[in-house]
Amino acid sequence: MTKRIVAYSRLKPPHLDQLRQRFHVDYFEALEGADDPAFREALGQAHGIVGSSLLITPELLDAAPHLEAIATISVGYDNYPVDELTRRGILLCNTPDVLTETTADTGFLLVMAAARRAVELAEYVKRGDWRESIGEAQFGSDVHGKTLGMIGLGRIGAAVARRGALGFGMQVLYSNASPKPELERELGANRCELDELLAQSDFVCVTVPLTPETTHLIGRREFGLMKRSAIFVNIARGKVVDEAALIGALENGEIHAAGLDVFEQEPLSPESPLPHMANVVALPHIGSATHETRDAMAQRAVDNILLALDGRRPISLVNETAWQPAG
Ligand code: 8YV
Repeated sequence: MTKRIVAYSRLKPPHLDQLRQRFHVDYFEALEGADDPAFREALGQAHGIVGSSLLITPELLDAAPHLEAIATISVGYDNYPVDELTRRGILLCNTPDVLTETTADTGFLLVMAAARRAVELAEYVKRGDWRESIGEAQFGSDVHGKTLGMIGLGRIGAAVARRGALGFGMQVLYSNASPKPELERELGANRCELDELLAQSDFVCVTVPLTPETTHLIGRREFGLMKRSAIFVNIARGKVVDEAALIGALENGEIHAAGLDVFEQEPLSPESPLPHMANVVALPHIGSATHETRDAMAQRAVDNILLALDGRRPISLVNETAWQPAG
């Protein structure tokens, strides 16, 4: 029997071809939402799902009684009910590693852009306001030699910290569930409590995954602990931060600036003041968005689903306990 796949993120012809060689593929190039009747019907027969950015609910899983595996084209899996998938024996595969360096580049882009006011000053040039040598009013802050506080030191956090320590001579502080002795040796990083990190850091960069424990991890109290000169960078998930508190901290000068790739609501609401604030660099969730990396992520998702539906262990499996090797 030819197994059936539902794919709903933009996939390039080579990736779709690979899937079509093995499966019947129902492809939704621009899926508007999970309520699409054709999508629901396809789910009813699907053994596998390949996609990203759609909230998968237990109710949606009820509509997919034959589902064996999901391959998300993302490293983050906060859109998936992991325990529920495991309970149903459905494998969830993600795409770590292939996006680590690109996402860390985005983190450092935000560190640099916010510190040196690159976007604001590029706009100043574009408007034709550059009529004489710039003065103190346009000066930024140094990055090199400063203290970088990493909230989360997983793969992406470590790659940002490496850029800071080895590329910019920064002192690295980190808060993380477990200690990272190898990174401490490699980068001279020091683990500390979150409150201490917030109080000591010139740059605070968030890279923790979104979980119930990390939701609104950074709020009013935490912004209040940061230096008034602090630059806050978020490349994790918007909901890790209480965005209203962030806006307040930026408006009241409790922190100096922010570089944001992620927001509580994406796409960002037109009403949000954030992109209009001079001390904010706001990007449209581009963490992994390069040609090379998005291709590698799509390929990883394709490889994962091919293996999973073949009864073989996928390369990157989120819910290990759902895995039952054949025989
Ligand atoms: C995704 C991301 O590509 O991998 C993640 O977790 O946040 C991005 O790299 C994004 O979710 C769109 O697919």
